[in-house]
Order: sequence, then structure tokens, then C-alpha cells
Amino acid sequence: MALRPIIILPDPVLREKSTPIVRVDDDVRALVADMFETMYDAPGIGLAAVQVGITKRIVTIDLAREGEEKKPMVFVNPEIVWSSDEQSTYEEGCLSIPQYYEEVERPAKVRVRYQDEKGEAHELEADGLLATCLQHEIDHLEGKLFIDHLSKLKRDRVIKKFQKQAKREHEF
Ligand code: GNR
Ligand code: NI
Repeated sequence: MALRPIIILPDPVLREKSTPIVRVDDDVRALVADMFETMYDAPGIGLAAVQVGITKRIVTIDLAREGEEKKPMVFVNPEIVWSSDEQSTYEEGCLSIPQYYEEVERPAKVRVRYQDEKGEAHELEADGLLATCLQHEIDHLEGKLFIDHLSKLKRDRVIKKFQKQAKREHEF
């Protein structure tokens, strides 16, 4: 297992579309283990493989709070097959956009088809934070970030800030 560096805005890799996993093998499971280690270390409640620079359709999620027993969830090739008309709003953050939080409105419930770490197919209906987190992660697989759900003004402001930051770090 290894901690992997998390890719930060405005790295163009975050805008790439991730490719499907054809076979869930030991290489995929090793990447999943690294993703959990990286996500717990951050700490974050979700991670898409693209955030560690691997453009494959893999998501890890664990909504357990600090001190609670871990509840690791793995989603290979996740797809939203239904979403509710009812919407809900959560304050979202992203490990690839550190220390920026903003409210995002999304469908309150989703039904997701996915494969597990053995390659077995499942469907899951989620609401609450899990529904939001799944949509946030599945967006990553399409090269989409939560700031894309905000006004252009807010989005451009955040992107500018991170571009400046990256330039400053590049000078060092
Ligand atoms: O850690 C995370 N918290 C979070 C909070 C609200 C909605 C979505 C998230 S996901 C985020 C980790 C992350 O960047 N996943 O891609
Ligand atoms: Ni994110």
C-alpha cells in the first residue's frame, strides 16, 4: 500500500474523462487500497482515481465519522441509472480544490449501478450525503468538478486563485 499525491486544480488531468475497468483484477484492488490509504490520510469522505492521476472509473467512499468504525465502499464503473426530481443542497468540498467549500444543489436520491472489488454487479439507492458524494465522485470520472455547478463568477474566481497559487509554487 502507498500514499499517493492528490492532484490539485488547475491540473488538466482533472478534466480528463476516465475509462471503464474491463476486468477487476489484483492491479485494480491494489489501486483501491492506495486510494483508501490516501483518502483516509487526507482526510476525505470520497476519492476518484483521477484525483491520484489514474484516469480509470474507480471511486472509494467512506462516510464513517472520526472514531466510528470504518465503512469502506468501492465503486467500479459506477453509473447513475435514476435520479430523483427532488433536489437537496449540501456544502461540498473537494480534495483537489483544498479549503474551498460551497453549497451545491443536486438530486436528493440516486440509483447507482456499479461493480464491487470482486467485479460483481450491484445497484444501490442512496440518499443524503451518500447520494451527494456519489454524484460528486461520478462527476470526477467525467472530468467535472463541483465548482462547475456554481455560477461562472464563483467558478472563475476559484480557478484564478488556484492558477495564481500554482504559478507561485512553480517560481520556488
Ligand atoms: O471529502 C470530501 N467531502 C465532501 C463533502 C461534501 C460533498 C462531497 C465531498 S467529496 C470530498 C472528497 C473529494 O474530493 N472527492 O472527490
Ligand atoms: Ni472531489
